[in-house]
Amino acid sequence: MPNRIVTLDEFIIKSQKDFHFATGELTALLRDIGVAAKIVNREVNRAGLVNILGVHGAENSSGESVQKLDMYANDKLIECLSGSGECCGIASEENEDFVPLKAIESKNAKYVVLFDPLDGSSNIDVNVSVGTIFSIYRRISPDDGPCKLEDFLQKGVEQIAAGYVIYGTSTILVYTTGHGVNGFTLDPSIGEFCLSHRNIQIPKTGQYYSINQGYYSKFDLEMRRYVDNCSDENLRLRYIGTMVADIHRILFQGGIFLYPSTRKYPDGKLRLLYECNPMSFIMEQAGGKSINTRLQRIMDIKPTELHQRASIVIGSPQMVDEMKAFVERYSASPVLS
Ligand code: AHM
Ligand code: MG
Repeated sequence: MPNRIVTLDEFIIKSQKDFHFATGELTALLRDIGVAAKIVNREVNRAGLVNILGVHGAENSSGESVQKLDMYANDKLIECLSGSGECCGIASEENEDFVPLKAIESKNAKYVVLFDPLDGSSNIDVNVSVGTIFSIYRRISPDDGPCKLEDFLQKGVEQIAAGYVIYGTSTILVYTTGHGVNGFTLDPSIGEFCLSHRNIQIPKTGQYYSINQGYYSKFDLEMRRYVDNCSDENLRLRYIGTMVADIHRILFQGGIFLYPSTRKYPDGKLRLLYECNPMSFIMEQAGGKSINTRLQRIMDIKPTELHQRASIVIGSPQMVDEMKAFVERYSASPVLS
């Protein structure tokens, strides 16, 4: 007899007992994100058909051009999270400041959600995979008023849940609440995310490395030595330019993803709160590792601002350790132990 289909909603409800606050609010929050992901997925799939492509004309808070679909995904996530009153505020890569949710029932809610609504947005126009990344924290400000900046500036180790959606050849939602990592594939015929990858574990090592090697001459010496070594070892280079997609491959097939410091981005390009922390939580829960190029564990970094960037080295544990050895050997400045 074929296995019975387990939908995302069913899985979330059944897993509620794993979660020590277990009030049902987190369950509802994850379901809201699942609904937003389906709506965004529909638009991503229609992007070639409708006039939603192209630069929106605005710039995001980091000064990069924002495309229409980014804004659409941003609006839908905020809308879905506003509706049911479990989330008191959001912070998004596309908004300069955090947004307290105003509905009466939202004000006293216990959670904040941070997200990159559409990661890899430069790939939309050319029909290459993009993604959504989210991260959930329990608020630390008193829950009898609006949320505060401190609720968003928590270390990654404080995450209650994190996940991503990859809009690829199929649409897959992967998430963790700190009890392992599970993946759900959207079945378009029934419009449900169905459990397809139970308890994902990353291979201890792998054949793939993923880095924008075009910046080679802008890397520090230790990074250039490491990249040379990857090539000497005949590792296979894969770089999609969507962090979600590059890490998704590595999660299943083993490997390492790096976005180091460059001359243009001395602290790396990717955002600590919207990209690095959630992907690190998932990676560690799957048995992988995630550090910056100063060898600090990503999830131990104390954020000081919402749009803070971080360099990142993430993937199979043995490969991250090998990379660490290169930094220790070739770095000009002393690194943290
Ligand atoms: P985005 O969130 O604005 O799309 O930017 C993040 C993306 C990542 O998905 C990807 O890893 C990186 O930027 C690619 O940057 P580059 O083109 O510098 O290699
Ligand atoms: Mg983005």
